[in-house]
Amino acid sequence: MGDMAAERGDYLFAKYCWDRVVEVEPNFPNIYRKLGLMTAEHLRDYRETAAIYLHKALETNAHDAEVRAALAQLVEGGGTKPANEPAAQTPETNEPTTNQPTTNQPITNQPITNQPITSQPITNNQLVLITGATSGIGRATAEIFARNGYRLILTGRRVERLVELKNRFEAEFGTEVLLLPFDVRDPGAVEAALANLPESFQNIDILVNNAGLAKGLAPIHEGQLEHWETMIDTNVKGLLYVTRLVTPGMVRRKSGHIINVGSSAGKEAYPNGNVYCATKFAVDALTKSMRFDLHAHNIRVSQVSPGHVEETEFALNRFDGDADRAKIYNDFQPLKSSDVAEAIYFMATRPPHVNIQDLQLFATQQASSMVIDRSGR
Ligand code: NDP
Ligand code: 8X3
Repeated sequence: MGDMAAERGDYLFAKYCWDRVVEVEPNFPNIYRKLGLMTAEHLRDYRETAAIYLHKALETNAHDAEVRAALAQLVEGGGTKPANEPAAQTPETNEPTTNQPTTNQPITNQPITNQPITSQPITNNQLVLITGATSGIGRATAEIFARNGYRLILTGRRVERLVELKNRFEAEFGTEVLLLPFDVRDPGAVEAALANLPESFQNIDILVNNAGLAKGLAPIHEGQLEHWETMIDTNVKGLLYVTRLVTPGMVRRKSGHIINVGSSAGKEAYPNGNVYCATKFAVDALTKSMRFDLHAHNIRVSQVSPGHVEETEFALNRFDGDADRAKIYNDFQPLKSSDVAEAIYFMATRPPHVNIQDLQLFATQQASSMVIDRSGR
Protein backbone atom coordinates (compact mmCIF):
# COMPACT_ATOMS: atom_id res chain seq x y z
CA MET A 1 0.00 0.00 0.00
CA GLY A 2 2.87 2.32 0.84
CA ASP A 3 4.53 1.61 -2.49
CA MET A 4 1.31 2.31 -4.35
CA ALA A 5 0.81 5.56 -2.45
CA ALA A 6 4.37 6.68 -3.22
CA GLU A 7 3.89 5.84 -6.88
CA ARG A 8 0.89 8.09 -7.15
CA GLY A 9 2.64 10.88 -5.21
CA ASP A 10 0.75 10.54 -1.91
CA TYR A 11 3.96 10.62 0.09
CA LEU A 12 2.34 11.36 3.41
CA PHE A 13 0.25 8.23 3.15
CA ALA A 14 3.25 6.22 1.95
CA LYS A 15 5.14 7.36 5.03
CA TYR A 16 2.20 6.43 7.16
CA CYS A 17 2.07 2.89 5.69
CA TRP A 18 5.79 2.31 5.90
CA ASP A 19 5.86 3.63 9.46
CA ARG A 20 3.39 0.89 10.28
CA VAL A 21 5.70 -1.65 8.65
CA VAL A 22 8.47 -0.45 10.95
CA GLU A 23 6.20 -0.94 13.93
CA VAL A 24 5.28 -4.46 12.94
CA GLU A 25 8.63 -5.57 11.55
CA PRO A 26 11.49 -3.14 12.28
CA ASN A 27 13.93 -5.36 10.37
CA PHE A 28 11.90 -5.35 7.17
CA PRO A 29 14.53 -5.16 4.40
CA ASN A 30 15.39 -1.62 3.32
CA ILE A 31 12.40 -0.08 5.07
CA TYR A 32 14.40 2.72 6.71
CA ARG A 33 16.20 3.38 3.44
CA LYS A 34 12.91 3.76 1.58
CA LEU A 35 11.40 5.89 4.32
CA GLY A 36 14.49 8.06 4.62
CA LEU A 37 14.99 8.73 0.93
CA MET A 38 11.33 9.41 0.24
CA THR A 39 10.81 11.59 3.29
CA ALA A 40 13.98 13.59 2.63
CA GLU A 41 13.02 14.20 -0.97
CA HIS A 42 9.30 14.78 -0.75
CA LEU A 43 8.23 15.70 2.78
CA ARG A 44 10.05 18.86 3.66
CA ASP A 45 8.14 19.26 6.93
CA TYR A 46 9.68 16.02 8.17
CA ARG A 47 13.35 16.73 7.70
CA GLU A 48 14.24 15.74 11.23
CA THR A 49 12.35 12.48 10.91
CA ALA A 50 13.98 11.85 7.53
CA ALA A 51 17.39 12.20 9.16
CA ILE A 52 16.45 9.67 11.81
CA TYR A 53 15.36 7.16 9.17
CA LEU A 54 18.54 7.71 7.20
CA HIS A 55 20.70 7.19 10.29
CA LYS A 56 18.83 3.95 10.90
CA ALA A 57 19.42 2.88 7.30
CA LEU A 58 23.13 3.50 7.75
CA GLU A 59 23.16 1.16 10.72
CA THR A 60 22.42 -1.64 8.22
CA ASN A 61 24.71 -0.44 5.47
CA ALA A 62 27.16 2.26 6.49
CA HIS A 63 28.47 2.57 2.91
CA ASP A 64 25.17 3.30 1.18
CA ALA A 65 26.23 6.29 -0.91
CA GLU A 66 22.70 7.43 -1.77
CA VAL A 67 21.65 7.46 1.88
CA ARG A 68 24.81 9.28 2.93
CA ALA A 69 24.27 11.90 0.24
CA ALA A 70 20.66 12.45 1.27
CA LEU A 71 21.70 12.82 4.89
CA ALA A 72 24.48 15.26 4.03
CA GLN A 73 22.04 17.33 2.02
CA LEU A 74 19.59 17.43 4.91
CA VAL A 75 22.24 18.56 7.36
CA GLU A 76 23.61 21.18 4.95
CA GLY A 77 20.14 22.50 4.20
CA GLY A 78 19.12 22.51 7.83
CA GLY A 79 21.86 24.20 9.84
CA THR A 80 21.64 24.01 13.59
CA LYS A 81 20.37 26.05 16.43
CA PRO A 82 22.06 25.79 19.82
CA ALA A 83 19.68 24.17 22.26
CA ASN A 84 19.86 27.08 24.68
CA GLU A 85 19.35 29.79 22.09
CA PRO A 86 16.59 32.10 23.32
CA ALA A 87 13.36 31.76 21.41
CA ALA A 88 12.78 34.63 19.01
CA GLN A 89 9.15 35.56 19.04
CA THR A 90 7.39 36.47 15.86
CA PRO A 91 5.75 39.83 16.34
CA GLU A 92 2.07 40.17 15.59
CA THR A 93 1.76 40.38 11.85
CA ASN A 94 -1.06 40.22 9.39
CA GLU A 95 -0.02 36.76 8.29
CA PRO A 96 -0.43 34.07 10.90
CA THR A 97 0.99 31.59 8.47
CA THR A 98 3.78 33.23 6.55
CA ASN A 99 6.28 31.41 4.39
CA GLN A 100 9.45 31.82 6.32
CA PRO A 101 12.80 30.88 4.82
CA THR A 102 13.73 27.26 5.35
CA THR A 103 14.26 26.44 8.91
CA ASN A 104 17.04 25.92 11.32
CA GLN A 105 15.97 22.45 12.23
CA PRO A 106 18.52 20.66 14.34
CA ILE A 107 19.04 17.18 12.95
CA THR A 108 19.12 14.96 15.99
CA ASN A 109 19.46 11.32 16.61
CA GLN A 110 16.30 10.83 18.63
CA PRO A 111 14.59 7.50 18.83
CA ILE A 112 11.74 7.16 16.40
CA THR A 113 8.52 7.70 18.26
CA ASN A 114 6.19 7.47 15.28
CA GLN A 115 3.05 8.96 16.67
CA PRO A 116 2.77 7.39 20.06
CA ILE A 117 -0.65 5.93 20.45
CA THR A 118 -1.92 5.40 23.95
CA SER A 119 -2.26 1.73 24.39
CA GLN A 120 -5.24 0.81 26.52
CA PRO A 121 -6.66 -2.64 26.95
CA ILE A 122 -9.51 -3.49 24.64
CA THR A 123 -12.42 -3.31 27.01
CA ASN A 124 -15.38 -2.46 24.88
CA ASN A 125 -17.18 -2.82 21.65
CA GLN A 126 -18.16 0.82 21.29
CA LEU A 127 -18.99 2.32 17.92
CA VAL A 128 -17.34 5.57 16.84
CA LEU A 129 -18.37 7.67 13.84
CA ILE A 130 -15.60 9.97 12.60
CA THR A 131 -16.28 12.53 9.89
CA GLY A 132 -13.37 13.48 7.67
CA ALA A 133 -11.39 10.30 8.33
CA THR A 134 -9.51 10.34 5.04
CA SER A 135 -6.64 12.50 6.25
CA GLY A 136 -5.08 14.50 9.05
CA ILE A 137 -6.70 14.60 12.46
CA GLY A 138 -9.62 12.40 11.39
CA ARG A 139 -7.35 9.68 10.08
CA ALA A 140 -5.16 9.75 13.19
CA THR A 141 -8.29 9.59 15.35
CA ALA A 142 -9.58 6.60 13.40
CA GLU A 143 -6.23 4.91 13.94
CA ILE A 144 -6.19 5.33 17.70
CA PHE A 145 -9.75 4.08 18.13
CA ALA A 146 -9.12 1.13 15.77
CA ARG A 147 -5.98 0.23 17.65
CA ASN A 148 -7.92 0.22 20.90
CA GLY A 149 -10.66 -2.12 19.80
CA TYR A 150 -13.49 0.23 18.88
CA ARG A 151 -15.77 -0.37 15.91
CA LEU A 152 -15.77 2.42 13.37
CA ILE A 153 -17.90 4.28 10.90
CA LEU A 154 -15.58 6.31 8.72
CA THR A 155 -16.70 9.10 6.43
CA GLY A 156 -15.14 11.45 3.91
CA ARG A 157 -15.41 11.99 0.18
CA ARG A 158 -12.29 10.15 -1.00
CA VAL A 159 -13.51 6.60 -1.22
CA GLU A 160 -10.19 4.98 -2.09
CA ARG A 161 -8.65 6.34 1.09
CA LEU A 162 -11.54 5.05 3.15
CA VAL A 163 -11.13 1.63 1.57
CA GLU A 164 -7.41 1.63 2.36
CA LEU A 165 -8.14 2.43 5.99
CA LYS A 166 -10.81 -0.24 6.28
CA ASN A 167 -8.55 -2.90 4.75
CA ARG A 168 -5.69 -1.99 7.01
CA PHE A 169 -7.69 -1.71 10.22
CA GLU A 170 -9.41 -5.02 9.53
CA ALA A 171 -6.12 -6.75 8.79
CA GLU A 172 -4.09 -5.15 11.54
CA PHE A 173 -6.53 -4.77 14.42
CA GLY A 174 -9.51 -6.89 13.42
CA THR A 175 -11.62 -3.72 13.50
CA GLU A 176 -15.16 -3.79 12.14
CA VAL A 177 -15.41 -0.80 9.82
CA LEU A 178 -18.37 0.64 7.93
CA LEU A 179 -17.54 3.17 5.23
CA LEU A 180 -19.93 5.99 4.44
CA PRO A 181 -18.52 8.20 1.73
CA PHE A 182 -20.55 11.40 1.56
CA ASP A 183 -20.17 15.13 1.30
CA VAL A 184 -21.20 16.67 4.64
CA ARG A 185 -22.45 19.74 2.77
CA ASP A 186 -25.19 17.72 1.12
CA PRO A 187 -28.05 17.16 3.61
CA GLY A 188 -29.68 14.59 1.32
CA ALA A 189 -26.49 12.54 1.10
CA VAL A 190 -25.94 12.75 4.85
CA GLU A 191 -29.47 11.59 5.51
CA ALA A 192 -29.31 8.79 2.93
CA ALA A 193 -26.17 7.48 4.63
CA LEU A 194 -27.11 7.90 8.27
CA ALA A 195 -30.81 7.12 8.19
CA ASN A 196 -30.19 3.70 6.62
CA LEU A 197 -27.43 2.24 8.69
CA PRO A 198 -27.12 -1.55 8.90
CA GLU A 199 -28.55 -2.72 12.19
CA SER A 200 -25.24 -3.47 13.85
CA PHE A 201 -24.00 0.05 13.09
CA GLN A 202 -27.05 1.98 14.27
CA ASN A 203 -26.08 2.61 17.87
CA ILE A 204 -23.35 5.19 17.58
CA ASP A 205 -21.65 5.70 20.93
CA ILE A 206 -19.19 8.42 19.98
CA LEU A 207 -19.50 10.99 17.21
CA VAL A 208 -16.34 12.89 16.28
CA ASN A 209 -17.36 15.91 14.20
CA ASN A 210 -14.03 16.52 12.53
CA ALA A 211 -14.63 17.18 8.81
CA GLY A 212 -13.71 20.77 8.09
CA LEU A 213 -11.38 23.10 6.34
CA ALA A 214 -10.17 26.61 5.78
CA LYS A 215 -10.26 28.21 2.36
CA GLY A 216 -8.18 31.30 1.71
CA LEU A 217 -6.55 33.83 4.01
CA ALA A 218 -7.67 37.24 2.84
CA PRO A 219 -9.06 40.46 4.29
CA ILE A 220 -12.82 40.69 4.38
CA HIS A 221 -13.01 43.08 1.40
CA GLU A 222 -11.07 40.63 -0.79
CA GLY A 223 -12.51 37.29 0.33
CA GLN A 224 -14.04 34.93 -2.20
CA LEU A 225 -17.71 34.10 -1.74
CA GLU A 226 -17.08 30.54 -2.89
CA HIS A 227 -14.50 30.08 -0.13
CA TRP A 228 -16.88 31.48 2.45
CA GLU A 229 -19.69 29.23 1.38
CA THR A 230 -17.49 26.14 1.37
CA MET A 231 -16.30 26.84 4.91
CA ILE A 232 -19.72 27.67 6.32
CA ASP A 233 -21.36 24.72 4.55
CA THR A 234 -18.69 22.24 5.71
CA ASN A 235 -17.64 23.43 9.15
CA VAL A 236 -21.01 24.58 10.45
CA LYS A 237 -23.86 23.19 8.39
CA GLY A 238 -22.15 19.83 7.75
CA LEU A 239 -21.52 19.39 11.46
CA LEU A 240 -25.17 20.20 12.13
CA TYR A 241 -26.54 17.80 9.50
CA VAL A 242 -24.53 14.89 10.93
CA THR A 243 -25.30 15.79 14.54
CA ARG A 244 -29.03 16.13 13.84
CA LEU A 245 -29.15 12.57 12.51
CA VAL A 246 -26.97 10.94 15.14
CA THR A 247 -28.30 12.56 18.33
CA PRO A 248 -31.89 11.21 18.38
CA GLY A 249 -30.55 7.67 18.82
CA MET A 250 -28.27 8.82 21.61
CA VAL A 251 -31.18 10.55 23.34
CA ARG A 252 -33.33 7.42 22.98
CA ARG A 253 -30.60 5.24 24.43
CA LYS A 254 -29.69 7.85 27.05
CA SER A 255 -26.03 7.54 26.23
CA GLY A 256 -23.49 8.94 23.86
CA HIS A 257 -20.60 11.33 23.42
CA ILE A 258 -20.15 14.04 20.81
CA ILE A 259 -16.67 15.45 20.30
CA ASN A 260 -16.43 18.50 18.07
CA VAL A 261 -13.15 19.50 16.48
CA GLY A 262 -12.98 23.24 17.01
CA SER A 263 -9.83 25.30 16.77
CA SER A 264 -7.80 28.02 18.39
CA ALA A 265 -9.43 30.02 15.58
CA GLY A 266 -12.70 29.53 17.44
CA LYS A 267 -11.24 31.17 20.53
CA GLU A 268 -9.52 34.21 19.06
CA ALA A 269 -9.95 35.80 15.65
CA TYR A 270 -6.83 36.68 13.67
CA PRO A 271 -6.20 38.97 10.72
CA ASN A 272 -7.50 37.56 7.43
CA GLY A 273 -9.00 34.57 9.21
CA ASN A 274 -12.46 36.19 9.26
CA VAL A 275 -14.84 33.50 7.94
CA TYR A 276 -12.80 30.47 9.01
CA CYS A 277 -12.62 31.96 12.52
CA ALA A 278 -16.37 32.65 12.40
CA THR A 279 -17.09 29.02 11.55
CA LYS A 280 -14.94 27.81 14.44
CA PHE A 281 -16.55 30.33 16.82
CA ALA A 282 -19.80 28.77 15.64
CA VAL A 283 -18.49 25.30 16.51
CA ASP A 284 -17.54 26.64 19.94
CA ALA A 285 -21.04 28.07 20.45
CA LEU A 286 -22.68 24.90 19.19
CA THR A 287 -20.58 22.75 21.51
CA LYS A 288 -21.68 24.80 24.53
CA SER A 289 -25.24 24.88 23.36
CA MET A 290 -25.41 21.14 22.61
CA ARG A 291 -24.09 20.55 26.09
CA PHE A 292 -27.03 22.45 27.56
CA ASP A 293 -29.45 20.52 25.37
CA LEU A 294 -28.04 17.07 25.94
CA HIS A 295 -26.57 16.86 29.45
CA ALA A 296 -29.88 15.78 30.98
CA HIS A 297 -30.02 12.93 28.48
CA ASN A 298 -26.74 11.53 29.78
CA ILE A 299 -24.93 12.57 26.61
CA ARG A 300 -21.48 14.05 26.85
CA VAL A 301 -20.43 16.91 24.59
CA SER A 302 -16.79 17.92 24.29
CA GLN A 303 -14.59 19.99 22.07
CA VAL A 304 -10.93 19.89 21.17
CA SER A 305 -9.45 23.22 20.11
CA PRO A 306 -5.97 22.89 18.64
CA GLY A 307 -3.61 25.46 17.18
CA HIS A 308 -1.50 24.59 14.13
CA VAL A 309 -1.42 20.86 13.34
CA GLU A 310 0.86 19.21 10.79
CA GLU A 311 0.46 15.79 9.16
CA THR A 312 -2.76 17.23 7.75
CA GLU A 313 -3.83 18.65 4.41
CA PHE A 314 -5.21 21.73 6.12
CA ALA A 315 -2.70 24.26 4.78
CA LEU A 316 -2.70 22.73 1.30
CA ASN A 317 -6.48 23.09 1.16
CA ARG A 318 -6.44 26.58 2.60
CA PHE A 319 -4.11 27.72 -0.18
CA ASP A 320 -5.93 25.83 -2.94
CA GLY A 321 -3.19 23.26 -3.46
CA ASP A 322 -0.35 25.81 -3.62
CA ALA A 323 2.36 23.65 -2.00
CA ASP A 324 4.76 26.57 -1.54
CA ARG A 325 2.27 28.75 0.29
CA ALA A 326 1.27 25.74 2.32
CA LYS A 327 4.76 25.43 3.83
CA ILE A 328 3.75 27.12 7.03
CA TYR A 329 5.31 24.69 9.49
CA ASN A 330 8.90 24.66 8.29
CA ASP A 331 10.24 26.99 10.91
CA PHE A 332 8.59 25.66 14.06
CA GLN A 333 7.29 22.38 15.40
CA PRO A 334 3.50 22.42 15.37
CA LEU A 335 1.24 19.80 16.91
CA LYS A 336 0.97 16.52 15.04
CA SER A 337 -2.32 14.96 14.00
CA SER A 338 -1.66 12.18 16.51
CA ASP A 339 -1.41 14.73 19.36
CA VAL A 340 -4.95 15.85 18.64
CA ALA A 341 -6.12 12.26 18.17
CA GLU A 342 -4.73 11.40 21.59
CA ALA A 343 -6.56 14.35 23.14
CA ILE A 344 -9.80 13.15 21.53
CA TYR A 345 -9.18 9.61 22.71
CA PHE A 346 -8.45 10.87 26.21
CA MET A 347 -11.74 12.75 26.34
CA ALA A 348 -13.62 9.70 25.07
CA THR A 349 -12.11 7.36 27.64
CA ARG A 350 -12.81 9.30 30.84
CA PRO A 351 -15.15 7.58 33.29
CA PRO A 352 -18.83 8.09 32.42
CA HIS A 353 -19.37 10.78 35.06
CA VAL A 354 -16.66 13.03 33.56
CA ASN A 355 -17.36 15.43 30.69
CA ILE A 356 -14.35 17.31 29.40
CA GLN A 357 -15.90 20.48 28.04
CA ASP A 358 -13.03 21.74 25.97
CA LEU A 359 -9.42 20.82 25.53
CA GLN A 360 -7.33 23.65 24.12
CA LEU A 361 -3.86 22.76 22.93
CA PHE A 362 -1.01 24.47 21.16
CA ALA A 363 2.43 23.32 20.17
CA THR A 364 5.05 24.43 22.68
CA GLN A 365 6.36 26.98 20.19
CA GLN A 366 2.91 28.51 19.64
CA ALA A 367 1.46 30.73 22.35
CA SER A 368 -1.57 32.02 20.45
CA SER A 369 -2.81 32.15 16.86
CA MET A 370 -0.39 34.94 16.05
CA VAL A 371 2.45 34.43 18.49
CA ILE A 372 4.72 31.70 17.22
CA ASP A 373 8.38 31.13 17.87
CA ARG A 374 9.53 30.61 14.29
CA SER A 375 13.21 30.32 15.11
CA GLY A 376 13.40 26.71 13.95
CA ARG A 377 12.25 23.33 15.07
P1 NDP B 1 -7.33 17.67 6.53
O1 NDP B 1 -7.54 18.49 5.30
O2 NDP B 1 -6.16 16.78 6.59
O3 NDP B 1 -8.64 16.81 6.80
C1 NDP B 1 -9.92 17.30 6.55
C2 NDP B 1 -10.90 16.15 6.51
O4 NDP B 1 -12.22 16.70 6.34
C3 NDP B 1 -10.64 15.22 5.35
O5 NDP B 1 -10.80 13.89 5.77
C4 NDP B 1 -11.72 15.59 4.35
O6 NDP B 1 -12.13 14.44 3.63
C5 NDP B 1 -12.85 16.03 5.27
N1 NDP B 1 -13.76 16.93 4.56
C6 NDP B 1 -13.50 18.18 4.11
N2 NDP B 1 -14.56 18.65 3.45
C7 NDP B 1 -15.50 17.67 3.47
C8 NDP B 1 -16.79 17.54 2.93
N3 NDP B 1 -17.37 18.53 2.24
N4 NDP B 1 -17.47 16.39 3.14
C9 NDP B 1 -16.90 15.38 3.83
N5 NDP B 1 -15.69 15.45 4.38
C10 NDP B 1 -14.99 16.58 4.19
O7 NDP B 1 -7.30 18.73 7.72
P2 NDP B 1 -7.28 18.55 9.30
O8 NDP B 1 -7.11 17.15 9.70
O9 NDP B 1 -6.36 19.55 9.80
O10 NDP B 1 -8.74 19.05 9.63
C11 NDP B 1 -9.65 18.36 10.47
C12 NDP B 1 -10.36 19.36 11.37
O11 NDP B 1 -9.40 19.96 12.22
C13 NDP B 1 -11.03 20.51 10.63
O12 NDP B 1 -12.29 20.73 11.22
C14 NDP B 1 -10.11 21.70 10.89
O13 NDP B 1 -10.81 22.92 10.85
C15 NDP B 1 -9.62 21.36 12.28
N6 NDP B 1 -8.38 21.99 12.71
C16 NDP B 1 -7.23 21.85 11.99
C17 NDP B 1 -6.07 22.45 12.43
C18 NDP B 1 -4.80 22.37 11.65
O14 NDP B 1 -3.90 23.21 11.87
N7 NDP B 1 -4.62 21.42 10.78
C19 NDP B 1 -6.05 23.19 13.69
C20 NDP B 1 -7.30 23.26 14.38
C21 NDP B 1 -8.41 22.66 13.90
P3 NDP B 1 -12.40 14.38 2.06
O15 NDP B 1 -11.60 15.46 1.41
O16 NDP B 1 -12.00 13.00 1.67
O17 NDP B 1 -13.86 14.59 1.94
C1 8X3 C 1 -6.46 25.77 12.27
C2 8X3 C 1 -5.51 26.64 13.02
O1 8X3 C 1 -4.51 29.01 13.13
O2 8X3 C 1 -4.74 27.98 10.94
O3 8X3 C 1 -7.73 25.81 12.80
O4 8X3 C 1 -6.67 28.77 12.10
S1 8X3 C 1 -5.36 28.16 12.24
